[in-house]
Amino acid sequence: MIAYTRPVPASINECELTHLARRPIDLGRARAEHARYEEALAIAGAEVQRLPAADSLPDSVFVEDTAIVLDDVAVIARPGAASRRPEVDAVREALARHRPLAELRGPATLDGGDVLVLDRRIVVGLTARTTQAGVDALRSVLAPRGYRVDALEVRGCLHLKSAVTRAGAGALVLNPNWVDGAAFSDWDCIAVDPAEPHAGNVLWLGDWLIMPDAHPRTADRLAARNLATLLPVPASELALAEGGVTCGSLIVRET
Ligand code: CIR
Repeated sequence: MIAYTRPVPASINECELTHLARRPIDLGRARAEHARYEEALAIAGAEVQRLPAADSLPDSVFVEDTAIVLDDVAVIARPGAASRRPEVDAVREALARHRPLAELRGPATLDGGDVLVLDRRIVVGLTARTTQAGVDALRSVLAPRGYRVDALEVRGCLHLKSAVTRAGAGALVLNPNWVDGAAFSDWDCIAVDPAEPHAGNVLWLGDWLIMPDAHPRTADRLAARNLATLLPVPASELALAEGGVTCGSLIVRET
């Protein structure tokens, strides 16, 4: 398993913001947190490969938004924020080494953070970043490969995966105020602790679950279910840029 990451750029304070007011991000602290995140990926069994730093692209650390990597294809996204579109170039080059590529074309837009892969079912959040045309474009690539692609309304947060992510083989962690749990009736849905609205973003890697250390109450809920070994990481500085733990990597599994 490879985890592609990208360094925190010196320009991180110029990042896109949608739901948060801008507060200063300490570059040194953000980079230290990112290093801890990369260590957690390695503990979880990933070979971490860094894409080239891009100081002219303030959100380039959030590589998840630039592509969707499946077993049989990688889809290069077309991010909803125009400032983020050049990020895909380095990602395209890296992923071409692993998978056949497909690419979404404008005017459709879609961020990888809105794409929740549930085996052969793929749920895509409709957000400020991902349009219905983006969902349709993804479906036209993936339906012929045997995937079902469903759109889902998201409210109150940046991406679908700010609200819900996979927490285990049959389990999801979810904030019911931001996304309707009825869309996941086949899944064991664990609600975030109400005091931790952002705790719905975790990164499940088989035996390991990476999550921000700022969400201890939701961590207790997950630990009680024995889904995987929790790997809490400091992530509060990049959270000021509206980033979570899925956003920082693109996972490529050996097939
Ligand atoms: C943005 O607004 O695009 C970035 N500041 C944060 C992106 C976080 N990515 C993610 O949740 N997948």
